[in-house]
Amino acid sequence: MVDQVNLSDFMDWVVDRNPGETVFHQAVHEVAESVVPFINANPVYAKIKVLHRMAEPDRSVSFRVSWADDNGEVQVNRGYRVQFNNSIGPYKGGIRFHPSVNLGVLKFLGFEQTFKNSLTRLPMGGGKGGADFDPKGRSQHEIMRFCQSFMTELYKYVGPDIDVPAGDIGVGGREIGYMFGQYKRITNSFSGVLTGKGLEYGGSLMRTEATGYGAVYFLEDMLQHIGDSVEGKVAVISGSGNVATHAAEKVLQLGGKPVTLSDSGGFIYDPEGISQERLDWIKRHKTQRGARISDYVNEFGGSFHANQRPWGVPCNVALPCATQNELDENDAKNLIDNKCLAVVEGANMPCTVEAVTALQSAGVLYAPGKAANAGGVGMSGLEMSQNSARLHRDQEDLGAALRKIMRDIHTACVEQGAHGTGPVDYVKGANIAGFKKVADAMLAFGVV
Ligand code: NDP
Ligand code: 2IT
Repeated sequence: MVDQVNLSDFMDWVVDRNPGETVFHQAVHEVAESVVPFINANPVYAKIKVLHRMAEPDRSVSFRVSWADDNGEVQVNRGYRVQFNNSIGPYKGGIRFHPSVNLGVLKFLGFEQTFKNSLTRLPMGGGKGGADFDPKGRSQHEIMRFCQSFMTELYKYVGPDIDVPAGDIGVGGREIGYMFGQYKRITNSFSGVLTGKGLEYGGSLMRTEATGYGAVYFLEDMLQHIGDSVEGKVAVISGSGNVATHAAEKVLQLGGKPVTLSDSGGFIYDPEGISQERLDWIKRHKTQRGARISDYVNEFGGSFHANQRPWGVPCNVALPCATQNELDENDAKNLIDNKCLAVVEGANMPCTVEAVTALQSAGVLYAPGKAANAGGVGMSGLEMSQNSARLHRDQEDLGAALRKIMRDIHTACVEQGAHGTGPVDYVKGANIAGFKKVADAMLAFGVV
């Protein structure tokens, strides 16, 4: 019987059975590289093919989403839900509306989510969903009709003890409201089937802020570990959505200076620092799906750099908070040349493989998204428990809970990723810590 895993054979197997799904291959490879030595040191895992089983989603569904636009024209999109692994709790993970969404992207995100959710220590499995719908330039009514049509099919597969979606790119409080309304209407039930809900109907305080705040708490812990702090640090941040704006807000609160934000059109650089007042303006502005970050410059000054990314701007810390593979090897070299201390992923897999290698080899502290952006799903877990218990926790209590979740994840990463006197290997730390709990649960279930 096989009691060892060979990394390259395993990856050949993954690539062969998932042709063309490059971001999925990338995500699996990153985890496998860390956990294969651990598995080979603990052959009980190889014997039950735990890694092979983890790399195959429990199920993936895809479905047609038909809807009529404001001109009466019928539109056809494709919706998905990938239910990756429910060994430690109901499937849990966001819904993404973006034209780039396809099965491979959602498999990468669902796979990552399994380990991330495990790191929070809350009982949540991994899943992800979405559609190739582009909300940019769509009216409120069009977005509502799309969300309703999407949920009219999705409701068959989700439920508060089965699979609990939330937001992601292109899906925020408004879209969650439309989807929740439709689920409630179809099923005639009021339950915690989605998280990121409005506060009036079962949402949790702190959920909106949790991902961005959590990422900066993780940065704070990384810097504290080397005897430093966020105070006075210049931060370059990409994205200008939920994660980016709340990361910038927490950097400000901790005495740092966020100087950039971006969107798919380019980035703005404000050398004076993006103040709370300016951030509030961006938050309001960007709730209109399709609004441009470039408008910031007309309002407040600074400069706009069309079709560019912010990683060449001098900084002490960098927080990629937009999308996957948005920071490549050249960008990493620019950050290294500028003596950047730490790169913390607010987004999911924003750094390419080559970028991560360059950063780690140069001794830059690097936190992978599955650890650093776990605050969002952590708070979602607390929203689920508030819904199940039919109670409401206050802001102070939840703020402290978020801080603790992030500190505990940092500690777990250090426990598994520290080596000698060199920088902590947060990739190895997060992957092994996340893997172990899921693997042990699968071990307990036997071959299922
Ligand atoms: P939002 O939709 O609120 O914002 C997304 C931002 O990223 C926008 O500024 C958008 O620009 C930009 N963006 C999206 N796609 C691209 C692209 N292909 N190229 C350049 N810029 C792009 O999403 P979130 O802030 O919620 O999500 C951002 C990242 O954080 C994602 O990777 C998501 O998976 C991850 N994440 C989110 C969590 C959450 O709780 N929301 C939790 C954990 C991770 P534009 O407006 O031009 O499209
Ligand atoms: O990537 C993520 O962790 C999210 N989009 C949030 C998932 C959630 O269920 O809150």
